[in-house]
Amino acid sequence: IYLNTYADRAKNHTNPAAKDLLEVIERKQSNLCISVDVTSSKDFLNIIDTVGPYVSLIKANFEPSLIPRLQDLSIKHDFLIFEDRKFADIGTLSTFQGNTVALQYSAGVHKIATCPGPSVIKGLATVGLPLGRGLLLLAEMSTAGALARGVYTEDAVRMARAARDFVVGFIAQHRMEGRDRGFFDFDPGVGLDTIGDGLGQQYRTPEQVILESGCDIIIVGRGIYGKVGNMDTGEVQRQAERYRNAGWDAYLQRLKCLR
Ligand code: UP6
Repeated sequence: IYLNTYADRAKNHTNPAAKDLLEVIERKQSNLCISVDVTSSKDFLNIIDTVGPYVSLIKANFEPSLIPRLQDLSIKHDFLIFEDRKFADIGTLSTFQGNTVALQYSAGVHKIATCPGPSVIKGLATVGLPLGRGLLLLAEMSTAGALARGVYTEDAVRMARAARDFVVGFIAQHRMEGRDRGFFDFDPGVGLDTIGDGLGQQYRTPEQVILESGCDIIIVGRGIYGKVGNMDTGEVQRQAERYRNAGWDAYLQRLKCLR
């Protein structure tokens, strides 16, 4: 069976977080996830309040003290929260600067790379499943020369299949599974105006990501809020709407191809 639409997939999904997300995507007609990688809490909340109407998901690595505000905003604007706790990353910053170790993990170039195996998934599932959460595995990276490929990628897919109730998908550069689309493919490294950031990040357009590579969700950070510091809220809003439209148009085009 080809479960083409987000709405169809929502009906069939058994993980509550994945089901919720598919429903939000359909309701808001947005397959856009914003990645909010900024160090000031004020900018963080401002950006989220500005882009809220256009996104179905917020990806961030945030201080625990920000959670109540974030939850209020998620109710106000109807989006879900994807807490980004990976330890192998590109050189972006985050608001998680409570202590030095956390800062070293989450900001700058001195990233700690871990390869969580099945036991880590099991451990996380004991906490996450009762709360109705879902986990994403990093299967491929957007950066030039990334090591996450080949056997690593195949293992990630195998681990996901073995824990289907909890693992809901992948961070990847193309569709990892067949057409049944049980898993999500979230794609970072999306930009409409540039092809890279000069630090290894490589950007593709929403059309390349959704239509050509068959991913489900575009993750966009700096393409929307640009260089933080002198933020122009109107411009951030315009960019969010622009990426939302580009992502959704690509999805509608893909549906036509599948018929
Ligand atoms: N990210 C990537 N590539 C990956 C995995 N994750 O860029 O392979 C994350 C980055 C950042 C976001 O850590 O949070 O996606 C992309 O931000 P950008 O659009 O500003 O480049």
